Amino acid sequence: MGQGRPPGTGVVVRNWYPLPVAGSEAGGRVFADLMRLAEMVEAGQPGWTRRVFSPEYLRSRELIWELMGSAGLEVRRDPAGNLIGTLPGTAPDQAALILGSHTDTVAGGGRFDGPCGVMAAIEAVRRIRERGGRPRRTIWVVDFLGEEPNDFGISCVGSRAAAGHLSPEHLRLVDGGGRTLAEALAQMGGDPDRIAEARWPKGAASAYLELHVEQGTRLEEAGRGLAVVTAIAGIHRAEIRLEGRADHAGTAPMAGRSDALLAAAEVSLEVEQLGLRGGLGVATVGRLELVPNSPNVVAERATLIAEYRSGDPSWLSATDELLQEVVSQVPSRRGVRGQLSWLSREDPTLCAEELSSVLLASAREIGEEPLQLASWAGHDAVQVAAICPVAMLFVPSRGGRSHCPEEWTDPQQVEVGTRALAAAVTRLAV
Ligand code: HGY
Ligand code: MN
Ligand code: MN
Repeated sequence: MGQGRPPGTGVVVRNWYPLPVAGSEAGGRVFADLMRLAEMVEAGQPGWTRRVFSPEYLRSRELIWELMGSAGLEVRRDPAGNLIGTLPGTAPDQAALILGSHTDTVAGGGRFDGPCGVMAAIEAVRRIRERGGRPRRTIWVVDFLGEEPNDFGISCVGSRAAAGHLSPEHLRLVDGGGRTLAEALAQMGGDPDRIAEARWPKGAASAYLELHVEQGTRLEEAGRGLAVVTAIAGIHRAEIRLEGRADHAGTAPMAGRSDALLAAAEVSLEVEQLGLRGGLGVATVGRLELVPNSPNVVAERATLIAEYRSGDPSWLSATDELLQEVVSQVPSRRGVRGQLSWLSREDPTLCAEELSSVLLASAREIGEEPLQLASWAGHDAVQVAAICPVAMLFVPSRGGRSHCPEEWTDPQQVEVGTRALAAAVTRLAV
């Protein structure tokens, strides 16, 4: 890469990419975009909540559309509600390079999980265009719809559709209010009747790169600014329905109750034990719904979602069986009937070595020595891996915190990730 001062930037250049002077045009842009997006959140919700299918999420995509357009991308919304910005290359016969992530959040989430990758991808394109170049390969920047699990019990809605994995059964899933996923997609500007057209044509994508916040402490503990992801943990998610009997909290004797909440409590503690098995995985019950959920009524019904993750496929399948045993045995001790239905079962995903080595070289090109580590968080890259080779870059998360308002990554750290991504895009597409 040429040293020297690109025309008109006025900033010190190290390895060709503008070294961000705090608040400088290039270095501050991504962070400024992130903070603009962070303003678009659901009122009355904790943290920086912008859940998929919320009005705020729909409104926020106008900003994404505007930012993609301002970077010179031709923007479209596909039938799955994904926003796809395209920068045509000079060699249109070559498969496109895909960059992306998501901009929806969990309830009570932060400002960086997802948006960091989308804004950095937009910025990488801006920098290529500002250099006056047109890429050889066409570049897509994708804001995938609904990466986070939603009220329909499914995550990665948009990237599943891109991979051709969003089935008619998925579209018929209903939320608590009886709305189908198909209806929800239509409300987000998607077109469920044409969902098959959201599937990326075979050979259209050459590779996929995703920048993401680590959502863990390893980078911070190692004092590094970047990580190249080697693999992404498999995630299995199950809905467990527990049918007890509603009774008067005062007149029903303690003996003989069929209390669905207590059965849910025991099942949840068993799920925790499964997560502790062999130190190879993690397990969580993060969602519990009660009916009638009244202080003076013994719970009739409890519905919980259990999920567990591991890099080891056999640990995951063994846990499937153990969980089924728990659900068939534990509730019945309380006269409660348990029923398990799988929501999703993703196996561990390996990142493509040849693509990861490009990320490694790009990081070193800008003076960073990245860690190499596995991701315990799930990502759209898992779905895209069914289409083309994928690789991911992580930037640090302060205190490892994520999926909470405290989620934070410094502007300089975002800039280092953006520069590494831009360097990789230059290697792969320019
Ligand atoms: O749950 C996850 O790992 C991701 O943040 N959706
Ligand atoms: Mn997340
Ligand atoms: Mn994410």
